Amino acid sequence: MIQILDSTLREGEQAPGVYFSPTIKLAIAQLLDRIGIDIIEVGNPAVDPEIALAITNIAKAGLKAKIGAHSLCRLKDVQKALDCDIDFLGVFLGISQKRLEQDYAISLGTAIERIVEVISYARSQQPDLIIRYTPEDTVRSPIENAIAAASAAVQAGANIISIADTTGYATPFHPQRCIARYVTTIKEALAARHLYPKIEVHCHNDRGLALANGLDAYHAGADIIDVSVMGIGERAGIIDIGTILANLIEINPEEKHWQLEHLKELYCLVSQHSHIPISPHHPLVGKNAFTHYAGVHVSAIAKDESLYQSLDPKNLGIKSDIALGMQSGISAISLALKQIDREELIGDRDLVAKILKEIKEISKRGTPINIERELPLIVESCSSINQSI
Ligand code: HCA
Ligand code: CU
Repeated sequence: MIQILDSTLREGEQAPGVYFSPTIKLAIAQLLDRIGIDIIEVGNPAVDPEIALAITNIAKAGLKAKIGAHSLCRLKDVQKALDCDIDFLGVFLGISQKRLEQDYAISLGTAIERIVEVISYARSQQPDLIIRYTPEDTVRSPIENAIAAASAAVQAGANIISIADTTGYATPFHPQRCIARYVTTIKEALAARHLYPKIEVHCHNDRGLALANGLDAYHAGADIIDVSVMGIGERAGIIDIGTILANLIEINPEEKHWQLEHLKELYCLVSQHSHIPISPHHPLVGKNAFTHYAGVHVSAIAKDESLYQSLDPKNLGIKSDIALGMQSGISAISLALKQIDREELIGDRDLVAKILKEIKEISKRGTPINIERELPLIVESCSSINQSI
């Protein structure tokens, strides 16, 4: 079964302007745990002592999820992570020619020595620690470099190798750039050396392909996929948690082990504290995700919701809904009247036609009509006009 690593608290906090206090971090972690997320990457303790505190708090909270820290491939940083009571440590070091020469100014051999030194140290300090090594920017790096660094990392004690699409470069169906090629080639090359780490993928969304690449990697046999709430992260972010969970379930019903009914609460919490609004057309929890509007649609869903829904909102603890406005037809007015307990008016065709006309007029102002609050007033004003004629 696929495992999910949520990085809302680490990668997500790398979105400009986003900050979660330790208390909010704990609340987010608790919800992720309730949903059934396997690993929660909380942050890099070397960034700020408050992050170290947040990791330690969450690690002590008794969650089922493994609690992790992120770290540069540096002994003093890794020591700070180990001091936080973690179950999981993720270290990263790029191995592309460009990164080695222009950024670190070291050779591949020196990079590998560093990886081995740091991972061996972490392993010696905590024998049961889950250790991940990420060749940063894996998919823009020579695959031989990634294999050499990954082999050394696993031999030194890493349990997971993460294939990072750090810049959203991977492209499904592309012969060289597809992430599936990296998953299978690295897995096979390591197996040929009798090394069997779990393979993780970290897909950025710079080209809008993060979700597609995540599914491509799943198909190719990846064991762990990184996500965040609303996909928040550096630049265009990474894979959105809800969207990939919903799709993994469709592809393989055996993956149905997440409590998706907690997603909405999770998104609201993250949105509130990140000050990033949930897009109204977010596929699962957006305000419009299960709201039907055009006349033809509303008339069809009044008979059977699945005519215009391929997901069942009940699985998300959400109810489908209708909107009123210029696109509405008679069915929408009938449904809305039922919603406000004025079913007896549905037979009055003149009145319903007046209400519809009025709703279309109001919608020209561009503000959505709230059924519970405004429809009773519209009904009242249309009824009084009716009587006075
Ligand atoms: C970063 C880069 C990273 C690391 C991923 C990892 C990436 O912000 O440090 O360590 O697995 O996208 O490569 O997020
Ligand atoms: Cu990243």
